[in-house]
Amino acid sequence: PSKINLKDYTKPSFDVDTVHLDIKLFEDYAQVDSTLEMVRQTAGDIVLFGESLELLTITMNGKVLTTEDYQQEAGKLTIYNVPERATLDIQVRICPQTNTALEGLYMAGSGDDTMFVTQCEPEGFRKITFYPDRPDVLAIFTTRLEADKRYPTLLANGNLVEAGEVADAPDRHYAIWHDPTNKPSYLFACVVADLDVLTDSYTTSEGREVLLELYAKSADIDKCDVGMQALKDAMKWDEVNYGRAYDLDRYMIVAVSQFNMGAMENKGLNIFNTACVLSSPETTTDARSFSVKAIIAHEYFHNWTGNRITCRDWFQLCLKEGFTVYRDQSFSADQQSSAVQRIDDVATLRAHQFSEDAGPLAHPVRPESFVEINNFYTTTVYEKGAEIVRMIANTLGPDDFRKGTDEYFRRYDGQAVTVEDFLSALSITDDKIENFIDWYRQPGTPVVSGSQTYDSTAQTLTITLNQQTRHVKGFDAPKPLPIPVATALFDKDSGAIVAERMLLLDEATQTFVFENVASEPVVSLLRDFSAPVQLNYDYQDADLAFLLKHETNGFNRWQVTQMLVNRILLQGQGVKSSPDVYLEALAQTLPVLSADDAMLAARLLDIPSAQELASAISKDYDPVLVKEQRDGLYKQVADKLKDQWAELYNNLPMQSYEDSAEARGIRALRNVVLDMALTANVDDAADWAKQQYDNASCMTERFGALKTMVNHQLAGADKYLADFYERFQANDLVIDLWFSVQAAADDVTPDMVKSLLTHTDFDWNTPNRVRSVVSAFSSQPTVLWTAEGLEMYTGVIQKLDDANPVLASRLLQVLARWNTLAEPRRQMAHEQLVDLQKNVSSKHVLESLESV
Ligand code: DPP
Ligand code: ZN
Repeated sequence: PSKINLKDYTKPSFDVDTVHLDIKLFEDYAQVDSTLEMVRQTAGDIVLFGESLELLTITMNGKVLTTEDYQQEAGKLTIYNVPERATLDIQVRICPQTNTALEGLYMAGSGDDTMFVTQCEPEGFRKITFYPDRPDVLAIFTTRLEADKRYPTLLANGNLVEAGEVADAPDRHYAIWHDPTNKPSYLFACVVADLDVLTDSYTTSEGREVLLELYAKSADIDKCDVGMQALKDAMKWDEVNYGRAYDLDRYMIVAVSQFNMGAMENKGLNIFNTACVLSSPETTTDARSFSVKAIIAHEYFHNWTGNRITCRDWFQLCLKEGFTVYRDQSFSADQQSSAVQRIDDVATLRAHQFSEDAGPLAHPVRPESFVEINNFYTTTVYEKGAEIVRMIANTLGPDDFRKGTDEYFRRYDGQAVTVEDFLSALSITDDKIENFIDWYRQPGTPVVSGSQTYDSTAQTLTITLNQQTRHVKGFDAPKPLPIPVATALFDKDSGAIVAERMLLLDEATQTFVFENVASEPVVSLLRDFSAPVQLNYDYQDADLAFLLKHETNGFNRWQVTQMLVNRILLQGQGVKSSPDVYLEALAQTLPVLSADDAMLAARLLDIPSAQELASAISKDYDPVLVKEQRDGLYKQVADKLKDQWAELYNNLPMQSYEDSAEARGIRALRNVVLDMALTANVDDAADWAKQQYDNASCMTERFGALKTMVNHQLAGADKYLADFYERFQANDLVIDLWFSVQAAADDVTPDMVKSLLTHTDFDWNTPNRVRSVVSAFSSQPTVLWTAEGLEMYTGVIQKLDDANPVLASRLLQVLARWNTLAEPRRQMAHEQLVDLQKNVSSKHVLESLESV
């Protein structure tokens, strides 16, 4: 498959002014007629993209074109000898009913329960009709939909213009929608379905009355309130924090159960994976419900950062995703404790992005080439992209950052732009911001190391920091990046902060001198995780214990526990710490904290999973050993506090359900304490689990109890699993939990996974269901990295390669760590990947295989 390079970008020869689409859905196909008004921009032919289309006719300015006038090859249709303006009429036939790739227009569901939806980002529109399907071609869309009346819901972007019966076809009806905003084709959407709707309204700061609609199956309409409230909160938040108001009279969200992504920000018509929009206390855990709100906000925020200002080309994906993730993280931080939000965001970044950046799939936040852009919807583009925006925002401070974003919106509204454009707008108050461009270009996680010397005569503290980034194959030798290192000095006697500074490390090695320091302090670095780097500072364990006690915010305290855990488990910087300091510090901190801030207390008990720890290992990785060590430390924590679990658990009584930060904190901590108590073999803990399940007021309590019972293989766990299945049989998203708790169980075997894959409720066509088994099982490295485990895993990829290559390739990326395994696993994994290569053909999977 051929590579596309950023450096080869050229402008399109033709722009599109307007598009009229007429989509008629029939029993086993759809006909799509389009009319494009095209205008020449530069010399050249018209290039349209099209895949899986049956071309019926094509006319230009009224004349039917023949193969003399155009050429069709490999997904492209080139029309020669085009005048300055051209009206193209194109008729194609497509088959949404057999579209299992879930890109373009596809049928979701089965039997009597079907609907038609679209997914066009990044390049799905070319599966609907021939079109200059690239983000820098913006047009005004009018869409007519026609279908059988058993699909009463006919939706497309923009405003409803007209709806009615189809003449001579009493069973059919139509609707016409017009979107007045100029948009790229990846933001096109339509839905043909039978759905209920939850309606609300919002008046913008500009006085616009907006109709809000959330569409779902009638059985799910009672799970839409959380999403609707989040939408209104997000609309308000964007007005207050960025001065951005919504721009159409209608905002629609549609819930779909078969969807590759989490959600999609189509103009005025978001399409959501049901898992990312439906929420109710009885069926949705707190963590899930919180992410529903964040994703609703994320897609809403795209209306300005993505839709009104879009990407010039797909290399610039981080332009909209990095900024929008930063915006949704900031929104979420305002909805709960900002420390916990930062903990969760950093934990995700370290677990997934650092691992990606350390392995063979490492790529810059703005990649320079790709075969298949779907392979680049990665945690590097999204989460590292968000960290870069955060560093810029923190460097500028709130006022100048707001000036910069105002300038960005003022200058580029309605355009398709680049990362350079973004940085140039943000640098209006400080031109050093442009130096952040190297963060977008250079792959690899920088490692910041350092040490300190204290001069008691001069009363100075000198901190020396240096940075190093590994050289990733295929890229230039790494250069130093601008790394903001938030630093505070703590007085050893009083525990108070005596100095605070943002150090900007932008050379390979630098020294920073603090004057008037009366005695040698304890230094706290990278506070609030001020840059996405690995920190190796020459701490003593006692310094870290001191910081755990005196640090002023919850994030920094968590960060210290993570450093301690890493020193114990991974011998950070060659130091092998004994767990004593860590255990003692936890034992002192926890009882007080659990009463003050239960959510934070729950996070402080986090010990990274074996999978996450493995991502820091670059050679001779032994999954069994890592799991043993990890579980060993977990057990030591549980034992150390064994006498306290009962009291802690009883101090967190179950109450009737409430959706407050405090109640969520109590539920989170209770689940952690329950698991710790079972790990420490506390008498009665098994009964607590059963009672918690039986008396649960919500899914967080019920599922927390179930998970613990399954992971500790409690007698009766099977009975509870069966009960859970029965209670929630009708709810796909809960049954996904039922699958995942078994597939990710501590004692899962390849045979157990096999039986889940052949369960009557297993469905290869529903990505959520596939992930609920396959991704869940890959979180157990000791099972994944066995001959049988890998055979099953690669078998899944092979099976999905043709049917749903986007999903197949995504699942494959998990295997990128094979290269770090100790023998004989490494050789065994290699052989299986070589075998897989012979049996797959999608460019998605082939590109990923080539990289891993
Ligand atoms: N829908 C995906 C997202 O919002 C891709 N744009 O990130
Ligand atoms: Zn996004």
